[in-house]
Amino acid sequence: MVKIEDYHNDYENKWCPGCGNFGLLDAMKDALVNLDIAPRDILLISGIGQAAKTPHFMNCNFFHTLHGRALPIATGAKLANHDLKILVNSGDGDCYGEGGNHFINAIRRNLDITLLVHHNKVYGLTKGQAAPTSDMGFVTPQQPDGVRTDPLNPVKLALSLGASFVARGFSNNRKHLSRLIQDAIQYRGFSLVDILQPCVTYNKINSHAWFKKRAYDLYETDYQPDKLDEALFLAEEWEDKIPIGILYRKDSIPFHERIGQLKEGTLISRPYDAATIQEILSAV
Ligand SMILES: Cc1ncc(C[n+]2csc(CCOP(=O)(O)OP(=O)(O)O)c2C)c(N)n1
Repeated sequence: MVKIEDYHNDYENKWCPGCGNFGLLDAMKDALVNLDIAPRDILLISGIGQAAKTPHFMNCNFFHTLHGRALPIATGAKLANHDLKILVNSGDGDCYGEGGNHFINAIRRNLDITLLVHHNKVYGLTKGQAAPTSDMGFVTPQQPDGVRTDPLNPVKLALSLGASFVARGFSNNRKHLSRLIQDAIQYRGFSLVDILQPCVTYNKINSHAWFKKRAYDLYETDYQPDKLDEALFLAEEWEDKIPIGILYRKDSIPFHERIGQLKEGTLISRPYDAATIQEILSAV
């Protein structure tokens, strides 16, 4: 049996006390232990940002890549070894801003990976600039008169792009978030868990108390996440109440199962034939 200590390491952590990343890290470890997934069987991938540092604090395989580029790396890793469980940790700036194009196309491909987006509505690492999710009027050192653009609604975007598993969590409801992450990991296809979290230093509006007052648990209602129109309706709820749980789930065929050659096994299990590769490369 996998234990929580198996994921522990002593890497120095400099997140601010009270940062939502702590709850998310705990929930992620809890989910992996509950599913009995050993550190050697998973790969964590992240881009750049405070959120993207999450894999540093896990004793397992990880790949810390460029800003906004976690999903392309996850794509390559999944195609090379589709037996590997892959989780991506990305900030809302990293994923929906710099990595927005990759977000769109990862949904189209329906890779069997789990994308955990740390949604704090601000750029934390670079000291508080607006993120694509920042609300109109949000004041930052760079936008002293307030943001002048509408916020991106990531769950609505994902749903409208045809995403097959779309969920929303809250970093400070760890038990609920762990359950959500478990459901996402077990889903066969692309799973998005957009996770609301406070940034205690650069977002004084969307605090722990602000989210807690509004978040309500879909697991505790009779909501069935199988109708797109109802999911789109829930995706719009924000000002007074915010649903957390699985908004939408449908059966789908993951990308690696759409590729005939991969049915014979993973690419990394094939013999490496340098001479044939050289021949192909010389011909182009
Ligand atoms: C190509 C590129 N552009 C900009 C940056 C600077 N940069 C680093 S992290 C970051 C924003 C991170 O915000 P987010 O993804 O929301 O994560 P958080 O720090 O809030 O967890 C930016 C703009 C960079 N490293 N590389």
